[in-house]
Amino acid sequence: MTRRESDRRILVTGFEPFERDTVNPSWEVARALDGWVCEGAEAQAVQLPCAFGRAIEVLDGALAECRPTLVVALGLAGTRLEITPERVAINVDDARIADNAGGQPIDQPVIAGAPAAYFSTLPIKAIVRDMRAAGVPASVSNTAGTFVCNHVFFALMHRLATRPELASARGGFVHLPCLPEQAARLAGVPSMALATQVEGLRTLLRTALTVRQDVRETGGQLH
Ligand code: PCA
Repeated sequence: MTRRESDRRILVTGFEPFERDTVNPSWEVARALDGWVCEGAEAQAVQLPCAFGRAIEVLDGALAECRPTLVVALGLAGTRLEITPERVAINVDDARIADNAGGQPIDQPVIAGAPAAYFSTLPIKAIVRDMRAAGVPASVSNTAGTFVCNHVFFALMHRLATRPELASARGGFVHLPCLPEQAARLAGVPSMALATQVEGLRTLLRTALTVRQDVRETGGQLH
């Protein structure tokens, strides 16, 4: 992986497949965006292992190498109906299933001594508005769960909040629905075509690079 030469760089991460699946839309979307130039910034895709601890190590390597001004981490949430920018990362690992390395932490902090939570620094409301305007179903999500996605999201936000070299970078996490090929195998789960997901992420990157102040419109849920 060689560092791209434009002065603004975007790091997009996606995960390898997990839970015995053979594909993960988060990596398919990330790699479709690799090399895409948006607002003068070039996207670089990096795949993360679906393993507690190791995923953060790979993320750290990518942050050091890419030195991004925007970081968008992607993951699959197999029951989601829409593309869902996450609002908040919490400092908890609590795995319902084992990760790809057999790890299954229960009620452990992602980072001991770190705050309980961090908010995404992406303009999530503007992103949802712009994705919908582009014809891509999207909603704010108020939980990224407690598995490897939240783990990476929390570690990313802690690094953006505490590392001087990343002080001006924005970042966040986005959960994606299944691809149609997965839904056809699993039966009974919602899905979204890869091209639609990629279009949604292009919109997201454009909005994240151009909208400084998020819009004030509801993205809340009653439960
Ligand atoms: N989704 C899982 C981990 C990897 C992925 O793509 C999650 O939501 O935690």
